[in-house]
Amino acid sequence: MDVPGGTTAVTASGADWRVRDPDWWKTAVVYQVYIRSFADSDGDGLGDLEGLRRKLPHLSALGVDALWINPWYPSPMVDAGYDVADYRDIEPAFGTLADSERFLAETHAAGIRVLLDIVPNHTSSEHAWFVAALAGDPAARARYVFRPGRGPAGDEAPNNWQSSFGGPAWTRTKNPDGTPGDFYLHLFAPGQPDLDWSNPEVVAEFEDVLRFWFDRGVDGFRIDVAHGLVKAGGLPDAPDPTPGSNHSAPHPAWDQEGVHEIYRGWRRIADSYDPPRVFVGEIWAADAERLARYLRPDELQTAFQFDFLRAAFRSDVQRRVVDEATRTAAVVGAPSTWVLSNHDVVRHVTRYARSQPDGLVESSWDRARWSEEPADLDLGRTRGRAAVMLTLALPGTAYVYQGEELGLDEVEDIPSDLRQDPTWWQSGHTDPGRDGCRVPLPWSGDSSPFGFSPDGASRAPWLPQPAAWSALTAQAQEGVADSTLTLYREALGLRREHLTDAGALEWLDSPEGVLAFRRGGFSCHVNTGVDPVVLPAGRVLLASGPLPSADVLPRDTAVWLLAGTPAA
Ligand code: TEU
Repeated sequence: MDVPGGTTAVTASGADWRVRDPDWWKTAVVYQVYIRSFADSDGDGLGDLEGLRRKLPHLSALGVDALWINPWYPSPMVDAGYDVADYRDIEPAFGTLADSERFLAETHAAGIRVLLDIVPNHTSSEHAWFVAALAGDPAARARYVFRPGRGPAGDEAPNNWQSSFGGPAWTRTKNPDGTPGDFYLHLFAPGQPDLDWSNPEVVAEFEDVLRFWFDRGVDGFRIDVAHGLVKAGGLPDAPDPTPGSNHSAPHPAWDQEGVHEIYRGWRRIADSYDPPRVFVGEIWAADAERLARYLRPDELQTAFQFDFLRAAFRSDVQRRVVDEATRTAAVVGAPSTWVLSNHDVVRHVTRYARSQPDGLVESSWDRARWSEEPADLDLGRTRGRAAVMLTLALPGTAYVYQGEELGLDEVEDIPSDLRQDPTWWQSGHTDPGRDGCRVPLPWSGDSSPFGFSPDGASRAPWLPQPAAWSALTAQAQEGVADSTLTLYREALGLRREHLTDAGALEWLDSPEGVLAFRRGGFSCHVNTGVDPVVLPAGRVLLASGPLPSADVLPRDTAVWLLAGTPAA
């Protein structure tokens, strides 16, 4: 079973009790699978379902409760699958519907749940609905946001909104007779036309898509751009037209009241299944209070805490974010959902490898600015190990992004002509985009493709892998006591043992620069300061790095202690 890079199928190993617990999601650790970069079984340079299935032993050994799989549907891939052409099928490059059924059965047999990614804000421009809309079908047009242009010649965009990827959020169409036509809205790439959620046909379609996958045993969905479906009436100009880089600024496309009714409908459907299905919202909200409104008892069960992801490696910032998040989540009775990295942001090893700002880190502009500052990746990795021990000690659910268990860094030197993220093109080459956190995983061996693709593959991995990753392959870290992979496995095992029922967080007095809290007899201490600090008495369960002695916590290090037992 425990063979990274191995090809053994997982069998039910007594772990299947976990998939029967209806409350599993309240304390779960969910592993994010960016499928095109996980494992390539057929040598085309793209990850696929069969590659993922063969790596189930890695995920089982890691000890995660569930997987969240980024979009696996047929797609022209202008935005790596977030442009969905058919919500009820599998992208041929990834496999078939039958492969997905086999994968679901085997994953469940291994005691691991599966969340899919639903993309309801927009379809692909190659979706049958949009193709019909462009051909002039009025019913199909009414499912999207078409508007006439402004200005004397009607050739100016209907409002000042900008795409999250850069450039205008509107593209002008041609009428079937070739004359210039209306504009259509796309908050992301032109290949991702926004749907009009005031149209009941759109509502009904997505409810049916949910049922399609729930009927196949899928345990829930991550909801893409969950705060964006409903736009302010009349589509007014935005005070800050660029919604992408600053998610805290108000925008008429974000966080509108009407969106909540959609999720009430989705929750009714999820609750009609046994066991009930769950949601996690991708919601970039202005603050913790706005986020909590999506987590009311009849809406979504969970939503990512992006303030935590954006918090610098500084105890004052992290403590403020944790406090706000737990306070507001408690008001609505929802567990907080902690995340350090995902497929849209700079990997946390690299975020922590440079100077740490006095607050939250915004994703897009920092990519460009930070890449000019030299990165100390050893420091970033050391801090990343401490940060994940903080994350996994907090009450609620936690997400792990593929490759962080190997300590992977952001790949910042991808040659321009190999970049694929539309952000790079649409920003006029000012924002390098998100390819650097999406590079295919290194599994084994000394050189690319590092076991990502099979021997004799016909194509190179879809993004180039750095040579330095030879030291970070799963194979190189297997069985190595101080490897990041070993730390993740140990932390997940200890979390299950000590924290599943540990209850609320209580802050402990601590020196400046140190975060310290307890949950029952368990305590977590993280030193983000410059000097080593003295630890209280207790048994060391786990440390993110070497401790000079059982009562000293060096800088950039975290430790988990168990009270009431003598120091080991
Ligand atoms: O992201 C939505 C989002 O708001 C971003 O984090 C976005 O990536 C950023 O503004 C771009 O600079 C989701 C997905 O996670 C992302 O991968 C998709 O590209 C996007 O939706 C469109 O579907």
